[in-house]
Order: sequence, then C-alpha cells, then structure tokens
Amino acid sequence: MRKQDVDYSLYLVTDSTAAILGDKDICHVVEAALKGGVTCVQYRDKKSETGALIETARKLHAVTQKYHVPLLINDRVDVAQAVECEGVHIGQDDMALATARKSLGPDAIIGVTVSTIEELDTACRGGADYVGIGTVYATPTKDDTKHIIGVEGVQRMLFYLSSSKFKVKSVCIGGINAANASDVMWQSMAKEKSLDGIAVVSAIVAAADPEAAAKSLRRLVKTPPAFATHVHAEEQYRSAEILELVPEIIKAVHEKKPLSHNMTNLVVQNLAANVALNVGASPIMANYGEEAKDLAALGGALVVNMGTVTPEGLENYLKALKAYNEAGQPVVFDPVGAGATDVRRSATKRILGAGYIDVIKGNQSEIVSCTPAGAKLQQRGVDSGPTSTDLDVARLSGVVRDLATLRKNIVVMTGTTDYVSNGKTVYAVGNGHEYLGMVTGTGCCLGTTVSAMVAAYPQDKLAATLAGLLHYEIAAELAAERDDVRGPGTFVPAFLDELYRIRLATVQGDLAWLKRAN
Ligand code: 3NM
Ligand code: MG
Repeated sequence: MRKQDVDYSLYLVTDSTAAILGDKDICHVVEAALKGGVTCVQYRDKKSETGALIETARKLHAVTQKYHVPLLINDRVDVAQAVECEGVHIGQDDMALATARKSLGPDAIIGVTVSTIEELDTACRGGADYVGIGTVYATPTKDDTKHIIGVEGVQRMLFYLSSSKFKVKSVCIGGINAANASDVMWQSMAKEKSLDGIAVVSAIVAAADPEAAAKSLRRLVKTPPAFATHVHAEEQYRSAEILELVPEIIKAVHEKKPLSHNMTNLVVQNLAANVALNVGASPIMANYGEEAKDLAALGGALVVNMGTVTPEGLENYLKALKAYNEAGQPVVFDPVGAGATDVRRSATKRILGAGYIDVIKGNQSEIVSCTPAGAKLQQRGVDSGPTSTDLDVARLSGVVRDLATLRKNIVVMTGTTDYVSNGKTVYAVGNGHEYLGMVTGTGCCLGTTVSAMVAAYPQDKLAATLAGLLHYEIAAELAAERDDVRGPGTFVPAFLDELYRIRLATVQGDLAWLKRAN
C-alpha cells in the first residue's frame, strides 16, 4: 500500500482502559471495526510496558494486514519499528517529527496532532503525512486535552490547508460520534477543502457492537446531513434580480401557511405571534424542547431567540435545534444580547456549536459576538443599535460576509442599514422606520418573519431572508406614514395592518409597495 493512497475516512484510535474497552479483547474489537469499515487504525495505549505494547501491536498488525489497513502506533517509534507496521502518530509533547522521520524513513506514515494554526504549519513544513485536528469537543476519553476548538477551529485549519501548497491529509478528533459525524464533516468544510475523515475512540471501542458502530459511522462520514440537502446559500444576484423573487416568496408563505415555531423570550411572544399570523404563517410559541421533534415534522421553521435565556431554556433550544437539523427544516437564531453577559456569551457559543443554523439575525454587536473574534467582547445591553463596537460600513459588511462564509448560512445584521449575506455577496437594505426602534420586540419579530419565509421557500434562503426583511421594513414605513399613527404606540396596530395588507396586495399582484425597496 502506497502511503498516498491511504483512506483516512474512518480512523480508529484504540483505548485499552477498563472505562472504554471494558473486558473486551482489543484484537476482537479492532477486527470487528475493520469488518464494519474502519480504514486506518492507531494503537494507543498510554499505560502498558514496552514488552506488552510490542506484543499487542504485533497481534493488531496481523489483523489490520488482513484488511489492508495501516496500523500506526501512538507516540512510540520504537514499537512501530519493532513490529514493522506502517507508521506512528505523534502528539505535540512527543518526539519531534524530524526525529521520528529520521528513524522511520520516507515511506512510513507519520501523523501529528495539531490544535493551532502554528502547530499545523509546523507539521506541514516538517513533512507530516496527515494531521489529527483536535480537540473538537471535550471528551472523557482524554481528559488532558489542551484546546477545545469546535467545528469552527477545524474549519480554520482547513482554510489554512486550502490556501497552502501542502498535500497533507486531515482527520478531526475529540467527541466525534454518530450524532455529530456528518455535521462535523460538512460544517468544517472550508472553500472546497474537506476533512479526509474522522478519528474516533469511544464511538467504536466502547460500543456494544463495534462492527455496527463502524458501519454506521462510515456511512455518516460520506452522507451530508439533512440540513445540507437543501440548496444552500450559493446564489449571487444583482439587487434587481432578487427583487423579482420577493412576490413569489410572499405568495409561497400565503399559500403554504408554514409553521413558525418560536422559542422566544417573554417580552415578545404576543407580538411575534401576531406578526407571524399577518405575514401568513402559522405561529406556535413552544418553549419545551421535547415537542420540537413532532413540530419539526410539520415542515415549518424554528426561531431560537435567547432574549430571556435560562439554563433550562438553553437545554430546550439545543434539543429543538437538533430536532430541526435532523428533519432538515430551517432554523433562525436570534442571539439577543449575545455579548452582554458571560451567560449569554456561553449560551451563544453552545448554540452555534450544537448544530446548523440557517439564518443568524442580530444587531451589530450581537452579530459581532457570534464571530470567533467577537466572542470575547463585552457588549452593553440587550437593546438594539450600535454599541462599543463602532465599525464602519466596510467592516460591518465584511463581518456579515465572513460570518456567513464561516457558517455556510445567511447572516442578517440589522441597523439603520441592514446587511444580509450568504458569504458571497452582501446586500444592504435601507428600508425601515425609526418607530421600529421604539417598540420592544420588533427585532425579534423580524426573526419570526424570516422564519416564515425560509420555511415556505427553503430552496433559496438568501432570497427568502431578503423578502422577509423587505416585507417587514416596508410595512413599517407604510404604517408610520399613516395619518392615524401619531407615535410608537399607534404604530404597532398599524404595523400589523400593513404586514397583512402587503401580503394581500402581493397575492393579488399589486406590487406598488415593493417600489420602496432600497
Ligand atoms: N486525542 P473520543 S482527543 C486520543 O484532541 C485523543 O488530540 C485527542 O476520544 C486530541 O473519540 C482524543 O472517545 C480522544 O472522544 C478522542
Ligand atoms: Mg501523544
């Protein structure tokens, strides 16, 4: 087997501890895993004496050779040499790559654990054949991991690899299992660069049936997750082209009456439900995560609005996010006050790390708080408007575009000018009225409106999001201009009227309102 041809798609790392291996025989587990489709095996045993290591490695090598799969030894170049297996895997605290290469020669496979760009760069320059990127998620299997990097951390590494000259293969490791394998593969993709595979310990070694576990993981690595099967945000339009789709999208909401499942804060429940009704959706305000699976099956969209986040609420959001992802139904995230407190910063991180979000909608500081760089910044309050992060227009639209690229989704940043991006193009929308800023919950209700649009028109979430934004903000303009509206109080009922009237006018082919789009 030439080392360039090694398949890294399902990389098994063994563990000999009672907590994971139990009383099973390691060779039996590895053979079952190979039958299930494991493509590469690393023997990792931190406790045994050298003699025992060599003895077990020899047995394992006999098994892996039967399946034409390479065996690598964790840390121990001497053990690899003794059993003449295909190579080693070294961590950052182990023998230097150059030393290992010198001992093992050019044909040996040498992999290196990396958790920062600097380590990755060093490994690539040093001639590593592959890198193990981690730790993706905290895992009880290895309790001394240094950096939990999440899917976004993996993606940063892949961005690096995609723009470098190195042909180094990559797998990720740490807490990967059947529940997240396909999401991690898909979400970590950077430009056209994907991981070559996943590395797992407990998902196979601790499984009751390692062969079945391997089989299902092998399939999951190759299958995009449900949420990725919708056409995603690839489209690029000129503004005029996208405007032509707006009536079609508003009509789709009217005809389908999609469910808008809101897990939202106490302040806005009533207004959000009324907004949903008047844009033509069917609202349900359901904060209990257990219900989400049944609701997701109804074909609507979920809004996660963390305006009044609690520990219990957060667990409910995560359950619902998972249910909607599994059903392939869209999710809108409104990170209310994302950077305002430690609790919200950590809730934002958990929500963003727990699944795929189709649309993130927030004000400037909330969107900045969702970016890897902004995750640590302190934000002032939870109300909208610019805060300490006074960014200029170029930077704002850059932030929106980069976050959308990173997450392969749609990002909406509201403000006097709203920015919407799918990671390719940034659209600026200047509609709206200042009364929106004087009534509580109007930002949140925009999330609800967008959820109705993406639920009814999932084939183009960018156009759907823009349609929602225009419907909403032009309704506000029309309401504010009415003679019976004297201020924010009389504005609210008029706004509901205008949301409703825009929908009916559009269905009847009257598109005069849309001429206001700018
Ligand atoms: N290395 P599981 S995490 C062996 O981050 C190992 O470098 C890691 O185990 C790293 O698949 C890890 O059971 C253990 O979560 C992964
Ligand atoms: Mg090590």
